[in-house]
Amino acid sequence: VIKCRAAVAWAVGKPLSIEEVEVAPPKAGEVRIKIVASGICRTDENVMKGRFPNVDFPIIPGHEGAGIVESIGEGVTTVQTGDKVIPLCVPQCGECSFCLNPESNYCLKCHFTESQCLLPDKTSRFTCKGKQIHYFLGVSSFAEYTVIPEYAVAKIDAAAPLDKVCLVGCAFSTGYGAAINTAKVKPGSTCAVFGLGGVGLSVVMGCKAAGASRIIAVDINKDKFAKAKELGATECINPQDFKKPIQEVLTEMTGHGVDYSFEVIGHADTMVAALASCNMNTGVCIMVGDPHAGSVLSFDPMLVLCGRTWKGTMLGGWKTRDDIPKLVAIYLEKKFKLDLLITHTLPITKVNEGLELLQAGKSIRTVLHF
Ligand code: COD
Ligand code: ZN
Ligand code: ZN
Repeated sequence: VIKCRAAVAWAVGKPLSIEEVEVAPPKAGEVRIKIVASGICRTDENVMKGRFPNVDFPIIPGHEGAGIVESIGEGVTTVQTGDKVIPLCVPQCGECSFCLNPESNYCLKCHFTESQCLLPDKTSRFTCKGKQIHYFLGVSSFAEYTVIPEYAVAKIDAAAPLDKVCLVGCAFSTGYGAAINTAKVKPGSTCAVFGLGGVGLSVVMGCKAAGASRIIAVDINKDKFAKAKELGATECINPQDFKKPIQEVLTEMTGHGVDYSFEVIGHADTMVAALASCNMNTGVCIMVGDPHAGSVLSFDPMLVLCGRTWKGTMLGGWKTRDDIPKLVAIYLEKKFKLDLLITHTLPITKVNEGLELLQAGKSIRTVLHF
């Protein structure tokens, strides 16, 4: 058993508390990882506020981490002690019907189908003050050590800087893949990206890499525009600067609406606005933002009946164990600018400060160091 620090959310609405936790050794098929760095994603904040579906408290948030294998359980063959790895919030068990389908990246072992916030044997390797602590998205990277199944671990290049590639665990892969895999943005096309957080800016990078001719970035915080332009946005607009709804503004700007629109905020109203912003017949709208638990959409079905396509994406459509190592490899070849997403770095003890920066709209990604 390892005793180490972790940021624990004891109850909804409470700040994280830095605690000494016990992390039990890995059982058969499991891997114990020393987390070296972890990004803070809006989804982690949603958990603490009680907006994320089916989570149990106390819980250790964090799902955008990178680390080094400390030890392995019986039967583990694909990673060994000392390997650099990224823990996967969407695993790839390789055996379920979705894993066996080449078109799907949704493993049935992920939180949304097995939302017990525990390991597959319905126990946790974390305890604190005599209590069992739950997992978030099967990762819990706001801890110095975590134990997860081998099928939720991606081995990456030994040369990878863990304090940067942790963002491949969520923000970068989700956004970039939404453009490349889910929308399949075509060269010369027009795109609109709603929400310029770490995920939305990664959508901008994906649209640019795919050769889009116009990338219109939409956010109510104009402080996000400079970075959006640096990463490839051709225009930036703030819905609050217009009297008419933003979907009408985008339709006028492009003639009949954009070819691809992306909602990367997680609000019901912007999901419908993004749908209405794409071309009525051939437009494709990708829903990337996590909706708050229990939210319901109301929209005019004519929007879809005319021919628009409305799609969702889970971690950008990547088959995680296969593709996350490849994304890290192309990062090492300097094919995309991951580093620009990192605006702050903090020690794990200041995780609440990092969450405040995100809430205040002052950070894109804060990377926590352990
Ligand atoms: N109109 C325009 N922009 C807005 C509006 C609005 N009404 N409201 C907020 N915004 C902007 C904010 O100013 C901010 O810049 C941006 O939207 C949101 O960014 P962040 O930094 O809050 O969020 P991210 O990028 O950290 O998180 C992204 C999501 C909020 C989309 C989150 O739901 C997510 O991570 N979704 C991914 C889904 C997924 O695959 N999840 C798996 C693990 S997370
Ligand atoms: Zn995330
Ligand atoms: Zn699977």
